[in-house]
Amino acid sequence: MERTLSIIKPDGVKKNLIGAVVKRFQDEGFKIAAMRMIHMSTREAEGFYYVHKERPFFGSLTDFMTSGPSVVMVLERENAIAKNREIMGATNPADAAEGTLRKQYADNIENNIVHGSDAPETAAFEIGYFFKGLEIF
Ligand code: IDP
Ligand code: MG
Repeated sequence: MERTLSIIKPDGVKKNLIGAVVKRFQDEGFKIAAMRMIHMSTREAEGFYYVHKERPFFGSLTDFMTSGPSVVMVLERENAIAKNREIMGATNPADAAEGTLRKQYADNIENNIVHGSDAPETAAFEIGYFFKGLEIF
């Protein structure tokens, strides 16, 4: 069993996709181990995406992530990190495979509906960033 952090980003919440995204993960065998709706502050978004702080899109990305509420979740299943990335699809929906969440629902490379951890170390950091142990079931 492995855990990963998933976020339904502000665009996904605005488009009323919470149910569709959660259903897709459950249908794919994920257990929802933790879940909360939050409206990230600039400081929280900058800390979450600190690995991208030198990138030209950092300011725009943190503006987007603070533009409205999002849903943060801990997803659990075998091979959760890779499986979540597979279901999400490529960062840019234009490059995302058929049947992926980003291909189905995302507008562009920035407004791409969902986040998923990309490695065990980032999953550990990202889960701990939003959830304490007692909030994960
Ligand atoms: P990922 O979400 O597929 O792991 P990352 O490269 O880690 O993609 O980028 C984090 C987030 O930053 C993306 O999901 C997207 O919202 C945004 N982003 C990535 N590349 C660009 C870009 O070139 N322009 C604008 N936003 C970007
Ligand atoms: Mg990433």
